Amino acid sequence: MMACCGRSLDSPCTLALLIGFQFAFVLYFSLGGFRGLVSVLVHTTEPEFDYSRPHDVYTNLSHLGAPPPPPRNSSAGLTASGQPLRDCPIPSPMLVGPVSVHLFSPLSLDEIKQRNPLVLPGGRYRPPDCEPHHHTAIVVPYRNRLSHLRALLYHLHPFLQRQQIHYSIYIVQQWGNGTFNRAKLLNVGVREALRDEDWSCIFLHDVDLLPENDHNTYTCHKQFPTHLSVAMDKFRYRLPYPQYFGGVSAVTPDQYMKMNGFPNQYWGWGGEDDDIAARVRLSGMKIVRPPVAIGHYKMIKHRGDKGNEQNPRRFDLLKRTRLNWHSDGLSSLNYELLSKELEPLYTNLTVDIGEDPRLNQGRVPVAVKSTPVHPRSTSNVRDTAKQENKLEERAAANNTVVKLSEGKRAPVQSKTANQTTQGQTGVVK
Ligand code: UD2
Ligand code: MN
Repeated sequence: MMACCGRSLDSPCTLALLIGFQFAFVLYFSLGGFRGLVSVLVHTTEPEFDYSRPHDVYTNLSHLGAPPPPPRNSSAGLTASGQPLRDCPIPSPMLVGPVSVHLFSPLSLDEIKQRNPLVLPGGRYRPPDCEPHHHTAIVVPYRNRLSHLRALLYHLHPFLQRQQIHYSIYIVQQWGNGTFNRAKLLNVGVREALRDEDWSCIFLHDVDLLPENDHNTYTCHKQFPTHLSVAMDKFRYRLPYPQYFGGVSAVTPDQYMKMNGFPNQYWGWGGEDDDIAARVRLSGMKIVRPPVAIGHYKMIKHRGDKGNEQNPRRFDLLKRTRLNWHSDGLSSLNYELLSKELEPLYTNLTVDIGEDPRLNQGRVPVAVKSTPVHPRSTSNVRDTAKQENKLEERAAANNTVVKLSEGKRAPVQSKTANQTTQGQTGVVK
């Protein structure tokens, strides 16, 4: 043995060691590096799914499609013949696991509606043959992303129907061409959705994210806010950082109140999701997540939008979340609901959320918006809750401002999601 371990490079012992190392090296990487090695040595309980053979996203729905079911007395939980509905089983027997994702909808909005005959005006659905346990509003902040919206509606309606939940999809469309404010739109969506119905769960959903596994149920954790989009193709199916809360997340109304909703002060891209995550912690809660193997999403690739440029204040704002979260949020929310329409596949809320107050600096505020009625509006609802809010915030939100140098800017015509066109500029993210 000692003779074998001489110093010479060509000694049999050295050669054996080299071959041994080489073998270990190959084994290490074939098991997926450190992570793979750990998962082999330590038994993990993560479920496994084969994403290489996805099911069509409309699988298992045909028997619900035709003929349309008899009308039911949903509030009493009875069928048309007066029989009580059985509870929907958990988990839903219709789930299939990985589903195929079309990043651009192969169908028009009319065709998508035809594929989803049980979806009611406003994008509402209830399982026809059982009493659902979950009541979920999906709130989507939106402006000028029609092709993404079509892809989302094509995908999400069958995805959610297979989960046998009661749901509705709300598109919260920012009026005008001022700086986009995702978190404020989400606040509006939550408040308006809760006016409609006693939802037990509210999803906050980017328009460009499509879930890849229907075991990722669109329901809420009783205690804590949930982050659903844990593994996105954009981030190579890994969580980018531990406190990440962007993309798709969910709260119960109680959790939402506890954290005073979301911030209203993030104008432009970025930071608001981290602020929301900080609010979760500051209000004594934590973030829960589905397993990585289930929380798979695909994001439709896109460029940055005009009017949603990076917010240069986001780091400063984030430093002050601890101080601001009590005063900025649901408690200070101020907006004007211009219209609410029950479209065949979604409820469209067009809302004036005001402009970044920083833009007022050096400008003369002029109230130019006289009758801000949505062109296709079926109702022109003024937000009565606005009166409850602080006077100065109301003033800020209601004034449309003009740059002295630019002269008067005409009020921008709002459009429904159906009417908008895609006009994005900037860099690919
Ligand atoms: C990331 C986050 C997102 C948010 C954002 C920063 C992911 C997957 N998502 O998205 O949750 O935190 O960073 O603000 O990491 N939108 C419009 N029209 C616009 C602009 C935005 O509809 O003109 C909506 C739309 O729903 C979109 C969302 O806002 O999905 C987020 O904006 P983004 O997609 O441009 O930002 P992205 O992909 O970097
Ligand atoms: Mn995006």
